[in-house]
Amino acid sequence: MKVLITSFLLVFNIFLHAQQMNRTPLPTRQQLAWHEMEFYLFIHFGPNTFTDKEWGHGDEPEDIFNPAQLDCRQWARIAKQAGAKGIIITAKHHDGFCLWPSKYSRHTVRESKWKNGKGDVLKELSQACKENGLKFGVYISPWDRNHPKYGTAEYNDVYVNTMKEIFANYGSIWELWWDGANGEGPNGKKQVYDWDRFKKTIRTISPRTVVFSDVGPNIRWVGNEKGIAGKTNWNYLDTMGFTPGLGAPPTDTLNTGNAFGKAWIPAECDVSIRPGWFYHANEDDKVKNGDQLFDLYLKSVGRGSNLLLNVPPDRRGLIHENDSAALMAFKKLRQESFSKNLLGDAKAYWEINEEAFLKDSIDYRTLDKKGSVYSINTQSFLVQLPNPRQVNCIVLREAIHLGQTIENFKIVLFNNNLSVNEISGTTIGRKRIVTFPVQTITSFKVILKDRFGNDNVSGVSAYLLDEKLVEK
Ligand code: FUL
Repeated sequence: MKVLITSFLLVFNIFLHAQQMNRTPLPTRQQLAWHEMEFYLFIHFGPNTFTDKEWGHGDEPEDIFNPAQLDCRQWARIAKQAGAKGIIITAKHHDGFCLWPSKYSRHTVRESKWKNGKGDVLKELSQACKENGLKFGVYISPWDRNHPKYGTAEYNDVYVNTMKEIFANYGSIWELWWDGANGEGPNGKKQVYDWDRFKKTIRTISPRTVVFSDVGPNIRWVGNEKGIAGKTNWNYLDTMGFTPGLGAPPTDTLNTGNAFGKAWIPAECDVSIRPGWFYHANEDDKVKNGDQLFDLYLKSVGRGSNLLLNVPPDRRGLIHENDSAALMAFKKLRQESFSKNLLGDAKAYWEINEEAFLKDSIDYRTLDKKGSVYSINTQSFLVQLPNPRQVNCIVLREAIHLGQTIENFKIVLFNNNLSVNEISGTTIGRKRIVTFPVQTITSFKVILKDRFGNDNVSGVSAYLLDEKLVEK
């Protein structure tokens, strides 16, 4: 009997422990794969490319769309060379023009002169992505300034059919982008979107697609169009009572997430390589350069988010030379910066013994709200280099398949046992790129405050970046 009770207690204890470890929403397999995408392109293309507008009115004549040299293979090649892992295209923007010959609209490529009405941008791009091993995603604007049914209940049927049509005809769709914008349609009315029905439709026709909107269900907007994630960036969000668009949570909440949010909905950073989303010739000399793109990379991917970089093709239907040059410079900077991990031959030690903590000069109390010297929630490890090295960047990764539980971290740099700098931060998430003024070090210590006392760091590396690239 005693044995029975003891084993019951033991099992119960393990069960309790497992419960404790898992008291947090977890990412799905598709979301985990999404986190590994890091960087991909956004393509804004349509009548606005030809009218120099950002928001078309929906009454533009279809013939205006005539990209005589359209070459989606050029887009995909450039994306691939830039190290982007996918492309998301505006299949339909707010003007309602469909880049494929949709059955549910009279405002499409079919009604245009382009390829005598036989062209299909989605077909060309989805094939080009496949050939280049890139994921393919679509932006389908619910706001439609052309569709005669917009502003009536029937438009929700139109929107559902439109999604079904795209998902049935262009291979597997990795990400679907829902823009929350909701303005007036051609008859002056606004639409009441049936988001629940839209969600159910996608879950039924393509359960593996990750769906983006201000509030997910799978990926959230980061709260700005500058491509910048919060320095604190939780992959959790509370969505109860919120909808995409005007009903979304405040932008600062979207930027940082909710520390104790009930769903795993990570942020995606969307930003354009030019001032506008669509191509405008007068912005040819305003393309962000490699250094600026690298800075955005640090502020998006380096804060545990993904970077969705818009590169709008021009009126020829090609990515402009200036944009592709900037993308190549960006690629080169990433390659040069992160190809040589300076910890390849270093040794790391987890410190689990209180003695070891007390012997050194680090004040753990700053990490421990309860005020005790050593908290169960604090974990630390020491990285020892074989010889002194110059470093100005340390990259930490959290094992997010187990959740996101690290609340803050401190890195203490040592040169021959002398502390030479301390850098503090909050969340880590999938990746945290920490930069600081260049320093010669022989070791460094990482001190973590984890919500559950876990030690779920899954990676640490260090680099020496070109000083001009270090985050300002
Ligand atoms: C916004 C749209 O109104 C812009 O035109 C652009 O498509 C951007 C990515 O999303 O809501």
